Amino acid sequence: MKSLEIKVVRKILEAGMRIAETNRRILKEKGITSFNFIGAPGAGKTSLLLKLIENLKDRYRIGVIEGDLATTRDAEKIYQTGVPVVQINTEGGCHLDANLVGKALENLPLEDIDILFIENVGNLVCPTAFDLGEDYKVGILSVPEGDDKPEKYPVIVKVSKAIVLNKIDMLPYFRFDRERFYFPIKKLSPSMPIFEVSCETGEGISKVVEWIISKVT
Ligand SMILES: Nc1nc2c(ncn2[C@@H]2O[C@H](COP(=O)(O)OP(=O)(O)OP(=O)(O)O)[C@@H](O)[C@H]2O)c(=O)[nH]1
Ligand SMILES: [Mg+2]
Repeated sequence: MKSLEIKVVRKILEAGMRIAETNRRILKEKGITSFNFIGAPGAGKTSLLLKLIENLKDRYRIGVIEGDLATTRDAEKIYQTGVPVVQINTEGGCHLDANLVGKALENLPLEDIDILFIENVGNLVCPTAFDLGEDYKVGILSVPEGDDKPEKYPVIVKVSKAIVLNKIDMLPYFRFDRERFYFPIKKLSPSMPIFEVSCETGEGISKVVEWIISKVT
């Protein structure tokens, strides 16, 4: 009985992995470079996306998949920029999975996209465990969350190819020790790019833009 239960779990995971591979193949065939933004609720994922779109949309054709439990609020903000966007509502689910992303891809004009941004459901833990078929996971953290987050949530550091520290305009108002923030990241991943930004003032955004461009194939 027990082994049967284990088989079922494995089958689902394997199915997820296969769908992720299919997504990856489709994105590669269409020449799309994809980024999966992961961070706690309110860390600034949508705010960063809006800044990146503003800076990149004259040079690249962008598409966005928005993941939320409910509402089309974030998708509406993206829609205002004029780039194609699909909202996934997980209806309680705490992360996106490859199956949902595959369905979203069917609803995007893939022939007309160079860069795909995926905003995952606001959650610093669950989304890290799921391969969506994307090229790069990017961890979005922010000053008000505290300087101890990389140490307490090392999995975001492990899976990410870059870390963004957002809301640096808030540094004067929080007891935030940069060393404490940087140390566990550098320990786990010495060459990890870390970008300090403010989506409010625009500070540091150009470095993220440069990094994104360096990854576009
Ligand atoms: N002061 C300051 N506020 C910011 C900054 N970036 C985002 N915010 C604010 O933080 C709040 C949350 O930002 P969002 O971009 O919606 O965060 P999110 O990660 O997309 O949130 P969810 O989609 O709900 O997970 C909003 O009120 C933003 O205006 C920043 O750099 N500085
Ligand atoms: Mg958002």
